[in-house]
Amino acid sequence: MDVRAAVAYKAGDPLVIETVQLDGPRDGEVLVEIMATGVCHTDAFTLSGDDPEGLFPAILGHEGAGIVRAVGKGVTSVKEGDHVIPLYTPECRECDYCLHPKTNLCQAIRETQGQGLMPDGTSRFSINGEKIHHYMGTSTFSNFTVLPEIAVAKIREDAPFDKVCYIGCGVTTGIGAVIHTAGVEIGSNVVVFGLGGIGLNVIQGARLAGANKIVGVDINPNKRALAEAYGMTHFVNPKEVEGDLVPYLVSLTDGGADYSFDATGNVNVMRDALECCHKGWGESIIIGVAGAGQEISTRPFQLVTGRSWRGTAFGGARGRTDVPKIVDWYMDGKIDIDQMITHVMPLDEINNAFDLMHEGKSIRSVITF
Ligand code: NAD
Ligand code: AHE
Ligand code: ZN
Repeated sequence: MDVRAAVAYKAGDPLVIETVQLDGPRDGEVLVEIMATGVCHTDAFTLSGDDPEGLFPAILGHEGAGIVRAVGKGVTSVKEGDHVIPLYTPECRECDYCLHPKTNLCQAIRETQGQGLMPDGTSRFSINGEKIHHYMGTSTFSNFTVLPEIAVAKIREDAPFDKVCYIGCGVTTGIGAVIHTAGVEIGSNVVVFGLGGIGLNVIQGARLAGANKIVGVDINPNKRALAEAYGMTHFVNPKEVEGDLVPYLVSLTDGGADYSFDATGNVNVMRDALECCHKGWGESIIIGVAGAGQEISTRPFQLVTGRSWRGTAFGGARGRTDVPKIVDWYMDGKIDIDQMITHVMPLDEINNAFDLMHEGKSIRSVITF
């Protein structure tokens, strides 16, 4: 079938809206009509050319929501008409990783996903016979996409697509990092670096978890007001701190953060995030994605003296199990999404969503089809 998609032809170039050919779902796959998709910084990261796994041409996008329109042979967990959120971290419930209690990183289809292909090693997308790569197994910058059955979470039908698409990455990543990965306890002091689409959800998660001080750090002062609305208790702009940032944060958190989170992707910030943690027990969680060739560093003494450095993908969430629950939290008013969606636009304007992100003017832009 012909579909409308934003195609990334070359690193650094704007996306091009094209009519693309999409093959139907094969065994174990589903065809999903994408109704809305968020634009995450990771899409911009891959488009920039910094992603070692970045492939071109590709259809980016990994924060969508839509409706199952057809299912391939052998599909049992969803049917035509079901509302779903695509999962870039699938949940097969059978691999060693899914069966291990300490990870959400299902590996059932990870190899082909990283090659921009479906699990059978082929692509469903093409233009005039030329292959277009899938991206993160989801390719939601298209009004239709094909996904493996294990990579969709079935959600309730009264949830608005233009809001809950954000649960496909940002909301789940931020809240999940607090709840699943860090396990923040009531009364903890938390420092969050980067108050964008992910960091604000870390703030919201920290408030849900009953944190005491929730310190937000961002070089863009315009991020302050919304972060306060989601529960930030103290704002720090590193550009306005006299002297070194780390001792300033240690003092602000009465000896150091119990938990810190990097939601910037900047490796120097990651170091500060570790080093502002409390001696003896502070844990720093890396969420941000850093470019090819970049490395983190610190003095090993930081770890010897009891700080730990950890990371999280998709907030440690098991998608098919946890995503429907997070949709319920939103529908029941336990979490908020609406204020973070600062811009809504049609697919034709998707390059504007990237511009707004780079200019620091948006939190989340959502594309509606
Ligand atoms: P965003 O652009 O909305 O937000 C980034 C924020 O960081 C901005 O507010 C920016 O002003 C701030 N910032 C930049 N440099 C800074 C600095 N030196 N100090 C303090 N703040 C600084 O991006 P986002 O969508 O929130 O994504 C954040 C990061 O998380 C990206 O690296 C993205 O790729 C990554 N991410 C990871 C996962 C995961 O599963 N691990 C999931 C989603 C996103
Ligand atoms: N491909 C990159 C890494 C990109 C990355 O870390 N992706 C996160 C999700 S970011 C969502 O916005 C992730 O899930 N990672 C786990 C995985 O298996 O990809 C690189 O550096 O090669
Ligand atoms: Zn994302």
